[in-house]
Amino acid sequence: MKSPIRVAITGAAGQIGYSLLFRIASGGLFGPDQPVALNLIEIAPAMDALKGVVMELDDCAFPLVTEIIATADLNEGFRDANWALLVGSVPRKAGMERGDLLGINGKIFVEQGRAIEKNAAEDIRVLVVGNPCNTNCLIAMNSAKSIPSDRWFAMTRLDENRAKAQIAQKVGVPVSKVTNLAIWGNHSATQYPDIYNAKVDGEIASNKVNDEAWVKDDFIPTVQQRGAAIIKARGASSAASAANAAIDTVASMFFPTKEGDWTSVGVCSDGSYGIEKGLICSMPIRSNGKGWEVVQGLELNTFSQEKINASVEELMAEREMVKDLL
Ligand code: NAX
Repeated sequence: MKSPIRVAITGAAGQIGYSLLFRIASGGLFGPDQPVALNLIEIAPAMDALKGVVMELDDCAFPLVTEIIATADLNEGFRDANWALLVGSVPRKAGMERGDLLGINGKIFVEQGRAIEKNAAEDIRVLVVGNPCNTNCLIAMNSAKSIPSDRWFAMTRLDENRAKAQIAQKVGVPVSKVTNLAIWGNHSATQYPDIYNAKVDGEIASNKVNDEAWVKDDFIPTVQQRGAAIIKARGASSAASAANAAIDTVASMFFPTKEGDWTSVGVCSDGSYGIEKGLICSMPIRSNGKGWEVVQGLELNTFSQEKINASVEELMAEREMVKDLL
């Protein structure tokens, strides 16, 4: 029997948590022969709700689950974790400016970064889902400087999956035919889904679509605004699709990327494509199952470059707003 992978999840009693935990526990992330231990972290007022979630996990009798810890204590929660999924964060409320939100959540991610550094396993990897995820990730990473910067990820896979679905529907192919879709920049309305390097059945997606007006007036805004459209339709933000994207992201790092393909995730920039070093920015990544690299040599047309620059500038502005926390 393999030794368990310990996964710490914050915001475990929230709506993404409710879709995420059962898939991890059932083997939907690391595979059907990989045991998992779950460290579920919540704030004190949500501990009763978390107790209920733990009861349900118990009642699934998942054979792969070796242990479940439910706690509001960050030291206990991140102890020996191999993966930390930072899902919980304070949502934006009416009248709150982006800067206010960054400040409130920033302090949470300082504490979480410190607790991860102090308690987690040596091979810890961290995926930040809670928004604003790029900057929250930047703050946590800078609060845990002894953990290498290539272990920190911010989730833009939901944006990638959304973009693939839009292209597949436009062309009329199954979504599995759409590959090489990179999301660049911030997980925000400035993010840029690059259709000019994406592929449909091996052919450049923008050629296959052959409808520039659709790309600029429909595709890009639809992907950028999808989160808001779901809130409007459902009365609640994306949850199952966000949990699915978190699973996809971790699996994309845990298993090697398919030959010739790439995936999107916010990583600490090494200066590739002129993106300022040290920013947590989404870009195309390939994994070999142990480490990852930025896909090099992609041609970016002027339109793409301008859009990417705008999103990177937003990331730099966010960093400026939280500079006291770095
Ligand atoms: P919920 O409000 O349903 O759940 C969040 C949970 O986090 C709550 O149970 C809350 O008690 C807990 N929490 C808050 N602060 C905490 C802390 N300091 N430590 C531990 N737990 C804490 O939100 P949910 O729909 O699950 O969304 C969670 C986060 O994901 C939000 O920040 C949301 O904006 C973000 N999203 C990110 C996405 C992405 O693509 N990166 C997409 C989906 C989602 O919008």
